[in-house]
Amino acid sequence: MKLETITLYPLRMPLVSHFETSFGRIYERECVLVKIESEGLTGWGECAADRDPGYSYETTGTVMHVLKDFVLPLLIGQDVADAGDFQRRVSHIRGHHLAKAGVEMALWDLLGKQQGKSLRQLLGGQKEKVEVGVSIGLQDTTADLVSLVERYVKEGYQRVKLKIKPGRDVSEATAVRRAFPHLKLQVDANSAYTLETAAALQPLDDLDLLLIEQPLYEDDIWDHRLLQRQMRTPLCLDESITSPRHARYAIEMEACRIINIKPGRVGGLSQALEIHQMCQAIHMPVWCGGMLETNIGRASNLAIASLPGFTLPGDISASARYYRQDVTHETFTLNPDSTINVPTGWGLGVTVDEEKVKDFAFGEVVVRCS
Ligand code: OSB
Ligand code: MG
Repeated sequence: MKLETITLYPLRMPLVSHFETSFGRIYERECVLVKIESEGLTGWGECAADRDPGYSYETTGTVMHVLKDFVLPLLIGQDVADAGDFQRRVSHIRGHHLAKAGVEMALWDLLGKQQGKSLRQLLGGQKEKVEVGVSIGLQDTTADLVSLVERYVKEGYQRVKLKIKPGRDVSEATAVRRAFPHLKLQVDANSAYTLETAAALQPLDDLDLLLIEQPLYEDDIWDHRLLQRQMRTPLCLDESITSPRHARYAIEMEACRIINIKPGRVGGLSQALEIHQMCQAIHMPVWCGGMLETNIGRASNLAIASLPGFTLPGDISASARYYRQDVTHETFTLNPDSTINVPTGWGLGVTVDEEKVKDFAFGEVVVRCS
């Protein structure tokens, strides 16, 4: 596919309600959309970095810089065959996985449109709908949290994830567990604890949680091994797994029993596929994480979550949980069985509303072949 024009749009979108994690509260979400035009077709991708380096060191600013100054010059006017070809061309650029993954997503979208196949088909996914849950941010009071969980349960979500941080953990999770004795429940600390402060999490072991996500340092594997040996509840790594190699380290060190796969964090869908395969071979459950994506990133997440190793519900909620207005004509809704349908159209299977893109964009960078 000869890549003729590539456009970057940094977006800022107001969230339906604020989202608070151990690294802060946000009222709006940023991302960078990538539009690639090639041989009469258009592919779209989404880079899931945010304004601030909270979850990841990458930001909207670094994504724009790295793509504009290093990645796009290697691609423009070139004949790029597929995701593997793209990864080889950018492999000497260290890190910046969220940036690269957004470009890879646009290439998959193009590839699907060229071949007349959905992304699910290209990736080898089987499920036509995938089980999902909702990720709930820190609330001002425990009572607020319990009533919010109740609202989402009434909407049909059968799995809930609570964000936790030191001092806002055991009593909150216990209150939710008391109110919903049979709910599939899990927690995510986003690296807020040390091996010492994580001792406070021991009572979580009695709450029948599906998993405890990323309690320790964002780049740690070894200390998670030490903590896992002290807890019955499976630990799940998110931030620490930045590549298939890191997934192998975590597996060999027995640092976790579950992996959260976010294609962005590992540099693209191609690396996500590798991790899925590695985990499937040893029967380690995986699930698809989320980054408050627009419907573009959500379409991609639904496609990868349709693979057979994704046996736990994903952080992929209905469009309305995130944004009042999104950038596609399609809207993702929750089925009564707590699933969302995997798109069936070619590529990502969504059509982008370019007017909406321009409404939310606060910049635009166009690179054309000369
Ligand atoms: O740690 O899983 C996380 C959102 C942004 C950055 C990191 C995380 C999250 C979420 C939201 O938990 C999941 C979603 O998109 O619904
Ligand atoms: Mg997480």
